[in-house]
Amino acid sequence: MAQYAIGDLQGCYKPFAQLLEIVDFNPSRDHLYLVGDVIARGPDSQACLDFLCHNQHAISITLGNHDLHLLACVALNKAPNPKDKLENVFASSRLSQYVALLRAQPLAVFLPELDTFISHAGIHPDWSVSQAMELAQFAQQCYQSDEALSYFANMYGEHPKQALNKLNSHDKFKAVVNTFTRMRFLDDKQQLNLSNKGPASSAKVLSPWFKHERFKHDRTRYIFGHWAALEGKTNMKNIIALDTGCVWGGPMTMLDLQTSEYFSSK
Ligand SMILES: [Mn+2]
Repeated sequence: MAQYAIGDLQGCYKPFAQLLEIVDFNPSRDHLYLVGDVIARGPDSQACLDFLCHNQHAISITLGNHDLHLLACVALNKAPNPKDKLENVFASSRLSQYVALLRAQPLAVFLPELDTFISHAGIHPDWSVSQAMELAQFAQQCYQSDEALSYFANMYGEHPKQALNKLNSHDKFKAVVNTFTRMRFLDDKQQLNLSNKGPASSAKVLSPWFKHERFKHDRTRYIFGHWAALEGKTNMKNIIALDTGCVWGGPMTMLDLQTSEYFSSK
């Protein structure tokens, strides 16, 4: 059994299929971890979702902002942004299957045997792996609950800066979702800055979350996507950026979690 992780698909089905072919991915034997944003902006989100639905026993997705946005749009009965190229997904008779697939997925995965943590945007430096997993499970319970609609309605925008245990459940949900799916830079008080999307050097008073002192001594491997401007480079051995901007013309990147071998689409 091989275990692979792949960066943001963003509806780019062809390079995704190419990567699966390169490693001869076998869904009855292997497992695939997708770091989230499996849909939106790219040409073929529906083909990605159909493949994921057919092979869901062999796939785990740590949800990204675009995946949660689809769930929110369906729950709140809103049309998707035309930029996301999701018209056929929303018009599909299989939309409820796509929603069920995504809603069943977690925000974070930890693989103890490989000492590997996976989420869409990363982990907050103040959170231990076990705290992060508890917070991911809290948020998962929110979007899987009967009150999911109220959580989705309150999901957008900046969360209050108080400690998580001081927040009500809706603000705590927003804070956890922002961290796992939208985080890039932190300010000098470790608060999220959600507006800067540039390269890691573009913000003087801000710092990429993974440059925190904690990660210099942390042996756990952290795998994330979301940040195409990094071009897959963090300059840190244990911090693995897998979003190499396939939807913006870059390659799609796959990592064999056991051998640490990388594969790229053309
Ligand atoms: Mn993202």
